[in-house]
Amino acid sequence: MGKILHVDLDAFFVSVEQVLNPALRDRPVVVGGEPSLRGVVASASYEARTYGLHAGMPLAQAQRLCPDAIFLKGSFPRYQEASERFMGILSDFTPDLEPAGIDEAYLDLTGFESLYGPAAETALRIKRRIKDEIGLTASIGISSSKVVAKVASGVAKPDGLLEVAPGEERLFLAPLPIAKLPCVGPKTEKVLRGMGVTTIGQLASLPPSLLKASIGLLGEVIHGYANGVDERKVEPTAAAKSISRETTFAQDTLDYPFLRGTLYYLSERVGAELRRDGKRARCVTVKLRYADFHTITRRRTLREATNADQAIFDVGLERLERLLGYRRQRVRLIGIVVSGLVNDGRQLSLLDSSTQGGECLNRVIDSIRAKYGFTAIQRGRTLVLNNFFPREKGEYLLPTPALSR
Ligand code: TTP
Ligand code: MG
Repeated sequence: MGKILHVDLDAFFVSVEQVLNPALRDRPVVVGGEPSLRGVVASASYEARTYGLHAGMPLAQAQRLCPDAIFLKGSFPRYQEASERFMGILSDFTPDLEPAGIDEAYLDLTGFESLYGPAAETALRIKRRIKDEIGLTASIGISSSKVVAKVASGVAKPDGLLEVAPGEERLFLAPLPIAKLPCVGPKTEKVLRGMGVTTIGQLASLPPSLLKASIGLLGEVIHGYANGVDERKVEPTAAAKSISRETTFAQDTLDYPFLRGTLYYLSERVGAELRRDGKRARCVTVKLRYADFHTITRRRTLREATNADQAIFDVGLERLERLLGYRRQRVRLIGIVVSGLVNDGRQLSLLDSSTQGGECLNRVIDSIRAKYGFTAIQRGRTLVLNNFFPREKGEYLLPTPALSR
């Protein structure tokens, strides 16, 4: 059974404004523009919603309903930046992340719970980090499918968390109004109401053929949704995808040159895959699991996307040193993740000569290793691995070869 999270920020545009200007907190606030203009509400604070204001409503009407509301024009770059930080936090939890809009995403935590604990606890950690690091509240739905997770996050709003247990999907959906179901817009809602259908439960028990006849293909889809049936997978987009390498040690260790050497080795593995796939990465994350299984990750965004081993390692090492300073406990696992992938579209001629040298060297090393194995050509930093890992046919045999090669 799958375990899918849907995370959506509360009153996103408005909340970003409230973080920047605390005088706006707990007030009816609307982002969309001056009510004298012909625009519509983009985002309304929950205080404003108690007056009946909602997204899509003409600003003039919003002002009539709530004369005290504060109307802001808003600034998209600010929301873009908050969105990037939000997605960055989510990507620390899993690479199986699909952004579904500027302020929402799906995460697939299937099989995750044996290592990281119940999904609901992970969801609370996600909420806490979003609050601490961006100052925003998020609502999270957890269920076996995307559609139920999304409906659940909506029901939980604001600042909520709602898990629908496996097998309970239909029961959960049944009493809700049809408008809560994804893909049921105002037009479909009207057709359904004409058929006497107001709740998701009523929709679920209609014959699919009837729905198909009146609404077409969409009718089949929403009939499935109403029954909690949704085969859509969480599909990471290229930018959300990541490449990672990690290894568990045979023995927990605090041997610094060894940790550093292993990190270099893993950086080289990640860099080689980036180059092979014709990609560069914007973010580097280091992951440590301590002897007591406590796991932390630290991420940094680079000014420029890279596929160079040394650049990945430099950032990784700086994060590693911080983590070691933060908690002096023996390390059980070390990993490195690169994410924020972009296509390697850069022309060689555009590079300055210093990075160009590094790039060529990386590619030469890649081709030698493809022929003769990893240890055929090695940088000094990874020689320390000779003391810890056996070698075979030019390759180190790490305890978790599938994750570290
Ligand atoms: P939503 O998540 O739909 O709305 P919201 O975050 O403001 O409120 P909540 O999730 O708590 O119900 O959309 C996210 C942002 O997208 C929203 O803050 C503003 C923007 N948006 C528009 O610009 N126009 C719209 O019609 C909608 C629905 C959203
Ligand atoms: Mg939202």
